[in-house]
Amino acid sequence: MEQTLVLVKPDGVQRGLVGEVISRLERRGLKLVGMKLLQIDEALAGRHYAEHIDRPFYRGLVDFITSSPTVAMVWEAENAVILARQTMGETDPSKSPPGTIRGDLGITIGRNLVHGSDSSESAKREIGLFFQPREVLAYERNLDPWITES
Ligand code: D4T
Repeated sequence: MEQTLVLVKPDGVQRGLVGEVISRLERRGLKLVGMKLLQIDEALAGRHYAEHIDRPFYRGLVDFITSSPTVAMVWEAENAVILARQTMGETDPSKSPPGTIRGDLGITIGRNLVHGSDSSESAKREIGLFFQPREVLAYERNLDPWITES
């Protein structure tokens, strides 16, 4: 089963939108298998956003993500990566359709509330940055046959 890393970034935590983000992913049917509230430090931010190090927005992004607590979660489903990104909407909230987290709750790209892994490979790498293997739990949900056929 595919897993994806979802972050509720400092803007989402400060604005009291953690429950809203969790609720949307839960209602969609994804299964929560890991969760923690943490203060991201410079080193973790650098590893998480390594691909953007040469981009002009990098410094602002790292300052922002380290500015206040973040909620990190692991969600599981078949196609969890794409499902979570659909539920979040486009990176830029101003281009994100209504009905998505960013389209309903955000205005600007530098305060886009959430992060979701962009591929299964990135998800494995990112989950490894935020979670020990024992912190990601395997468990059965009795409602799964009401969400998927298999
Ligand atoms: P994240 O990683 O936060 O889920 O965003 P995306 O996967 O949707 O988008 P991304 O990696 O391209 O961007 C990472 C992060 O940088 C911020 N950003 C991005 C920004 O502040 N200015 C910009 O011009 C871009 C492209 C927003 C998300």
